[in-house]
Amino acid sequence: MARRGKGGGGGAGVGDAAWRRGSARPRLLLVSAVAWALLLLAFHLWSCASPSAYFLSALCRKDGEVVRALDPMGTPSKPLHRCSIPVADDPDAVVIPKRTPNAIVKNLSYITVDKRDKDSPPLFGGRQTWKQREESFKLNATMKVHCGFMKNSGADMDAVDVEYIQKCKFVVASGIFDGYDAPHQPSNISLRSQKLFCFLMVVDEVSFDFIEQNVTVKVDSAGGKWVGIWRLVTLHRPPFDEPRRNGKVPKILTHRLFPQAWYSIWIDGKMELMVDPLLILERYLWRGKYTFAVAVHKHHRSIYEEGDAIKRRKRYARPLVDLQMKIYYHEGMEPWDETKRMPSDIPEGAVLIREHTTITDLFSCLWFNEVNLFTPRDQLSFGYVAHRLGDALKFFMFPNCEYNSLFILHRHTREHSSKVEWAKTIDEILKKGLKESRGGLGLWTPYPADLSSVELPAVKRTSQAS
Ligand SMILES: *[C@@H]1O[C@H](CO)[C@@H](O)[C@H](O)[C@H]1NC(C)=O
Ligand SMILES: *[C@@H]1O[C@H](CO)[C@@H](O)[C@H](O)[C@H]1NC(C)=O
Ligand SMILES: *[C@@H]1O[C@H](CO)[C@@H](O)[C@H](O)[C@H]1NC(C)=O
Ligand SMILES: CC(=O)N[C@H]1CO[C@H](CO)[C@@H](O)[C@@H]1O
Repeated sequence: MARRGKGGGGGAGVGDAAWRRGSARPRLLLVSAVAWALLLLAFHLWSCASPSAYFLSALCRKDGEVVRALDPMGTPSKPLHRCSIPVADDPDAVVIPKRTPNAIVKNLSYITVDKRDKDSPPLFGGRQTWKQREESFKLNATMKVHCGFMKNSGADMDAVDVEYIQKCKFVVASGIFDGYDAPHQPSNISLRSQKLFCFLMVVDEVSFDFIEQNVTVKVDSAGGKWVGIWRLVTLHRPPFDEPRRNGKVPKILTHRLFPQAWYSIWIDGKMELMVDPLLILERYLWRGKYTFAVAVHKHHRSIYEEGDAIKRRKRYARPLVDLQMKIYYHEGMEPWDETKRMPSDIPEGAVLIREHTTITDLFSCLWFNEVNLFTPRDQLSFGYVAHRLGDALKFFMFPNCEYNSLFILHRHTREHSSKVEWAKTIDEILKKGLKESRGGLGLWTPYPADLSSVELPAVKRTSQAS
């Protein structure tokens, strides 16, 4: 494979130029504070409204800081990093368009029986071979792929919830796993959206117990459980050992859990939604005719930068993060640079906005399969799968500062952390019995090529780790 061998930091030039342009602005302060504010506002709207210009997330950030600095009431501590989002102002006026026809993949079906030896229980993700993985990236009108939910592998839903979700065509989904969070009630939800959307909060049993102790859970006449607007959907028998991996099931495989959904907005359990979901669909999907929208990551664009940050923050065993990146590099994944089709290879994964066409569903399946096979750090595999599918799926990757206007972030009551995240060597993982038994098995299955000579691209540690 021909590698261009470009160093990281390709986007720095663009950011610099933007910043330099911005640095002329303070002179206006001398002229008039009012003019300054107006200019800032106009600049703000322009900079954050343009969906095409990928470098604008940096602009919005700088801008957010300026706004904050001018705010006499604001505490000087943290920059806001927020910008206004150009949503329509009236949910009642939004016209829901026809669904996007399926162009490339017409018929997507799923492998549901795990091939296994007699004694071992089925794995949720199935035992996908390297060859099946490779085949799954080849687009065809008819495709059958692994997509979690192997028969008898866990993540079971109560009958009352299975019944309820049949009617859910518009879904706002969220999840709390391994306890320690209570559902946050969204604000600014119009009456129309309250009727149109199902607000589904997926929890495991541990989290359900925690929620029941901390907030009022209402039970309706059918036995459905509610916390405010949220319908609690309990999943029994967690499919993985790692809570982090379990959380990926409703997040990435939303279309498998809620198969009737035409549209879904996934938000992490720690987020409080502040914008009407119909306005979100209009702004991020319908207006630009997209079927998948996600915010760009705040700091990183290259998976190698992000992998490096994950290792520094000890978010998964370092040798295994390296192995996943070596596989991706070997398979032709270049570090992000400005010639790439996508504004970034790294998403801010806490919100996913999707229309469930076959191609978005396929993307989600392939993304999940990578998460199942390798580390649970799904921001690494997102860019890889996007790279493999090429132009087949057009993403709207919107500026990170907009994402901060959609939600209020609440701290986790308790961060889950597992021992494997701290492991420094493969030996340590094996000796201390930290190896996961039901996830990440691709990291322990001999790869069909020699990776020993693969050198990961150098990473310049320029950006702040979050
Ligand atoms: C889609 O593909 C599956 C599996 O190949 C097949 O069983 C099914 O009949 C196909 N459906 C349609 C509508 O073609
Ligand atoms: C699509 O699948 C069919 C049947 O499996 C196969 O014959 C055909 O070559 C595939 N097309 C492409 C472009 O891979
Ligand atoms: C939730 O309930 C538990 C047990 O009653 C209690 O220890 C904890 O402080 C509560 N947490 C919150 C956030 O209310
Ligand atoms: C855009 C919008 O309507 N925002 C409102 C959301 O709700 C809060 C209060 O919960 C208001 O302060 C915002 O103006």
